[in-house]
Amino acid sequence: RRGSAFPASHELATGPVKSPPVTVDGFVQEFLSELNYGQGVKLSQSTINDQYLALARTVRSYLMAAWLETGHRRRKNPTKMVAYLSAEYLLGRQLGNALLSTNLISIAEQAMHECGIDIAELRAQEIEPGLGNGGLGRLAACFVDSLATMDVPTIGYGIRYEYGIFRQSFEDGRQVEQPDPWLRLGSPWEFPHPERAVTVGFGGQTEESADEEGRNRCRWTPERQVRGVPYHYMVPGYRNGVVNTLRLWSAEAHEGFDLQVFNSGDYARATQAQTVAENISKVLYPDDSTPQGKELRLQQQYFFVACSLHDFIENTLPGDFDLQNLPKRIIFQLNDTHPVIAVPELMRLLVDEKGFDWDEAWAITQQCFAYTCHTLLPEALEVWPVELLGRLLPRHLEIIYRINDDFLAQVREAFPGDEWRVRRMSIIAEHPQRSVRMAFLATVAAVKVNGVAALHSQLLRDNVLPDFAELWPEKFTNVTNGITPRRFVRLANRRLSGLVTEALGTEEWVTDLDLLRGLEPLADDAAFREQFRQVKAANKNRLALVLEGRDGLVLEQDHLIDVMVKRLHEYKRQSLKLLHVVSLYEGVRSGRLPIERVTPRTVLFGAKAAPGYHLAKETIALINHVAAVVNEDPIMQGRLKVLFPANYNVNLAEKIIPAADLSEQISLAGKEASGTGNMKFALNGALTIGTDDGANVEIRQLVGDDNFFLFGLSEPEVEALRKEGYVPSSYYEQDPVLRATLDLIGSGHFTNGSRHSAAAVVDNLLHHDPFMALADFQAYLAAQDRVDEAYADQDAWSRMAILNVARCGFFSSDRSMRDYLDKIWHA
Ligand code: KOT
Repeated sequence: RRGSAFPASHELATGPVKSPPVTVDGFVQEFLSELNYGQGVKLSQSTINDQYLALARTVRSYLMAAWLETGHRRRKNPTKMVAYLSAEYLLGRQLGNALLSTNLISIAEQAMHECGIDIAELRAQEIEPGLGNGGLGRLAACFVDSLATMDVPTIGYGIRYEYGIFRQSFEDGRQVEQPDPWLRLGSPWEFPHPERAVTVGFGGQTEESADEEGRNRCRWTPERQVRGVPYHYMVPGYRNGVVNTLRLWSAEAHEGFDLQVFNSGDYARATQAQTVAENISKVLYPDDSTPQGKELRLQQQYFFVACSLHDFIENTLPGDFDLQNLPKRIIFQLNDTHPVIAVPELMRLLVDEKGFDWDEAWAITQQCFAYTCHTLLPEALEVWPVELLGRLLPRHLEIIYRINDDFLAQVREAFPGDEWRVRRMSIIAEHPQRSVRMAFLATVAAVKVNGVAALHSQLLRDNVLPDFAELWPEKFTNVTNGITPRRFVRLANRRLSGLVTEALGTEEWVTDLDLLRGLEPLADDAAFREQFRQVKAANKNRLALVLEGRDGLVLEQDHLIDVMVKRLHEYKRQSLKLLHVVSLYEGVRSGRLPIERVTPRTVLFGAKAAPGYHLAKETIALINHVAAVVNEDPIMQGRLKVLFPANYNVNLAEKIIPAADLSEQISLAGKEASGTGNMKFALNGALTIGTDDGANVEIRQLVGDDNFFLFGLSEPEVEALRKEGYVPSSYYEQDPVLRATLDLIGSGHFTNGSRHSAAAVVDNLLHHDPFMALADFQAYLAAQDRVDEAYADQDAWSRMAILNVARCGFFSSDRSMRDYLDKIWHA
């Protein structure tokens, strides 16, 4: 395969790179070829799925030569690579992105038109790969997009889940989950490579024995083995001839099934081993920001990490590579702690399999990893019981113990006599049960540890890992998150993109988002503001069509569109948004609020709850119940509507965000690590109502206080209030509006008279309210009044929105990648 015995003139079928411009007729021919000879049907007999697959294959063929070329170039001129290790990639649909990166949108549209096909229908046929839960997985997808666009040698490693994030539907307003069989109609974007399968072991024993030189060596004899088959996905750069690789691992049985047992008729037992193995990559765990300590989850983590390290060392590096130099050739970026088991795995490979001394191996390992933390919630910090880890990965547990022993010796040396500190910093926790703290292991091993927004990185240092920050202050850094302007502006908002390109006289902003600054003077240009409003109106119109077709919902296009889309979590405070809605409704009903003073507004929710998260699911039901009553009550005269389309996903985000006027980013200060939806809305010309949390802080600093609706407690105020003793019911007692609002919900008004249904949410707010929604209620309502006032002056509103777009170029994930390169990777 690596031989050079073939004629160079025959390397590629169509010359070095097959690239546009092609003619529409040429594209039609290629498409029909795919349809006839690839898919095996004539046009007149073809289904939409046939046509979608043929179009996808036609477009991907334009990326193929660039993909081969990129791989070839990287092998010829090997430099330090970035390996992004992530258990999640929330990619979104591929066809649109492939058309964009190849600059084939218009040609493909015309070609399909000539074939009598509506390309929009084909694009709608694609099921998005939902291989992630939310922010963390979508961030990984944005990062690999930017790295390809910036021509950084990168390989993304992850898991090819057979079922992605569950499909959400509502029954009587309650969330029901269905599996997501995203591969069912064929996946034209993946390339299986069974010949590059890797074997991964689990369980078994370790034993020590002397090697030839009389040194003690450990041998791990796993009890069972699983095959990891890589599936390759293209990660195209934006019109730059670069295509990087995303390599996702699928688990298969090491040795098919037992034919003897099968022939004897015991089919279940014959295929048992196969089933157990395949379960490893069967389904994405649907928990966001709260890990479940399940054995299968640890198996997933080790499975993909072991496959990836093996793949890089044995298949990507040249055969004669001296592993002493490994840090010169790779940095493994750990996307939160999910891949941290890679640390002991690399030690095991170096020491047990390659014969390195422990200290040499540790010196290498310590330079090969960097760790990104994405949370501040204590319950989100992963820990694995020693019992479980030792049973599944006995050798890795031994290695972790040794890493810990050496590390604690270092702590004792730095802080003699401080045994409390030693206990606090130990990678092994003793209570409530003996467990491995994965964030500590990551921090000990990593060259750098970063948070994902300025405030988050500061709190990470001060509150989550203070002892480590004291020991190694230079290890800690910040890289503020970003989003790819390709998908979330250029693709999702064609109209705004056209307007921006026309105004700036260049399309360069797509890869240099700071150029949006050039829009600032246009905020004062009445004609531009009018065009900007027309874009928003057209996007609302498109969203109305989508919601009508998808969910049978009616969107009032002349309303202020007020959007809260994100995973459902108490700390994000969807319940606070709901209190605002009910306070408006209650105000009109009770006569406190004249209906003419209510700005016509549609509140749009989108949120999935983790299936086991009871309170989150009750909140979803309550939102739906409130929506049903408010939307039907003539008293509101169409001035307030609540819409909650089910199954919020990347595709729906691409339709909702460009249509939004107001972006709800209302987490309790100090809880949202960064947020990335906040950036997408601002860059699409929505104004933010938000707390001083996560990246909101930086958004506000950039757009200016006048162009941002800030409210609520600051993080230090939250801490002070908690110390002094937070009593949520005191707010209920002192604030008549809050009382009336909660009473109306509690009365069963929205739940068919049943007090019980709303009780979980109301009781929690009144008696626990761990995220202080009641403390921020009044400030939130006051901020919403400021929103209404601002929206009444459409020209002033447009000015603010334009300034948001102009000043948010910083939030391009290209900038995030530059920061990682400069501060962490030095690749
Ligand atoms: C999940 C499990 C354990 C620890 C953290 C998570 C996690 C964090 N999942 N998603 N996040 C989000 O990551 C985004 C990207 O950095 C952030 O913008 C967001 O604030 C996190 O909640």
